[in-house]
Amino acid sequence: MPETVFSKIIRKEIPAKIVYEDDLALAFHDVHPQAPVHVLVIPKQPIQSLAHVSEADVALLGHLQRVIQQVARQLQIDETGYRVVTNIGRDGGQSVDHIHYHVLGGRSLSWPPG
Ligand code: DGP
Repeated sequence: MPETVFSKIIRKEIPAKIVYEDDLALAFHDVHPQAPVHVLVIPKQPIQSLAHVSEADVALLGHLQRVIQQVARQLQIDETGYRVVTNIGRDGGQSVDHIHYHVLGGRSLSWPPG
């Protein structure tokens, strides 16, 4: 898989506003926030998208769900509610080919998305 900007963020070669980090995952503020809280949660392992996940990644995905929960609590959107989105491929609007979960909150979010 080719390198993405997220690999550079993981290696701290480019700056990001990191809100959570452990051995497997990183969470940082999106550079183009779409809500008062807009954080990206990524695995350090470079998986292209949800469409490229295998059985071997199941535990990692479970861990990411727990990181999302923790970040939401930390940024105080857990009680008001929030949205978790992962874009996949061209029609899904994916622009960075390293799986990532958008965590959006801090305002009422409309549905359906555009
Ligand atoms: P997506 O369109 O789902 O692939 O979302 C990619 C997101 O990544 C997009 O909302 C903007 C964000 N992003 C791209 N480059 C950078 C960067 O260098 N730093 C940060 N913090 N976010 C980035």
